[in-house]
Amino acid sequence: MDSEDGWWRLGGNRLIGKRIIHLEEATSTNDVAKELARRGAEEGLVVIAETQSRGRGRLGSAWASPRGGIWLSVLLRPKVAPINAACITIAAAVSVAEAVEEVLGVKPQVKWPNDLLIDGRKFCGILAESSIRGERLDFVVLGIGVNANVKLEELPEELRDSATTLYSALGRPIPRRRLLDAILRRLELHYSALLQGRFPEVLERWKALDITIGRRVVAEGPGGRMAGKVLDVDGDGSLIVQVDGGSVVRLRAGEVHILEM
Ligand code: BT5
Repeated sequence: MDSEDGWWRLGGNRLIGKRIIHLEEATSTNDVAKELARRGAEEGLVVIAETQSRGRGRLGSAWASPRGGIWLSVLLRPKVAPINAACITIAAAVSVAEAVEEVLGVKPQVKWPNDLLIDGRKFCGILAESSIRGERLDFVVLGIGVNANVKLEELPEELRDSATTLYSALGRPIPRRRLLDAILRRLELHYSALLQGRFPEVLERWKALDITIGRRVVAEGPGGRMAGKVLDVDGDGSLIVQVDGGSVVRLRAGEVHILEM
């Protein structure tokens, strides 16, 4: 497997990853990064753990984090107001997808709002958590989990139908250092596009990878469950759904299940 010593040590001039903290084990790298953020850590800090004992997905779900994966969190302190966690999630998904294509030569798909898939199965999830102070966005911790050098058998049994790993999908060891480097470089590029008001360009890249637009889905949002057809993802990262026999709704958060692949 990937025994590259110090695979997380990246050189070069970079904002994201200028400082990298590597831990053998963390509860959740998002929690470690949040704690450091509260103590004043600088934008661009990256926390990486070899395993997580309490890796999290959205709404308190568990994220399986065996050794060999890339489990990381990035601290961002966006200074301009209209950046929201949904746009950062989209930028992160595009960054990982492009990095996987660049380093491994396979093109992943993205599924709104935070999944990356190969052959319809999830190998990466993203969890952006914002901290608001008063009216202001204080910081965002962007968590990225990639099943890199993990064998499918190392994931919990109940995930093995819906999930995959890069190692098992490609049948070869994954160079984690090169992948990490590519992810962080692309993230820096797309994050600075967001800061400069160029989210539409990032969204265009998302749309080139998206497998939800135009599909019939069951969508679950804060307002409940509905069947319909996805029309688009709009300029603030919301999903636009034409509900069967009804109106057009915008989902800011939620989950979609594709009915016909
Ligand atoms: C996510 O949530 O996909 C966000 C995952 C973020 C993980 C990273 S790792 C570094 C950082 N530190 C953390 O604690 N978290 C972040 P969501 O869309 O809610 O999906 C969660 C669901 O994905 C679970 O309920 C499972 O069904 C499934 N799942 C859990 N572990 C998985 C894995 N390793 N691979 C694929 N699917 C998984």
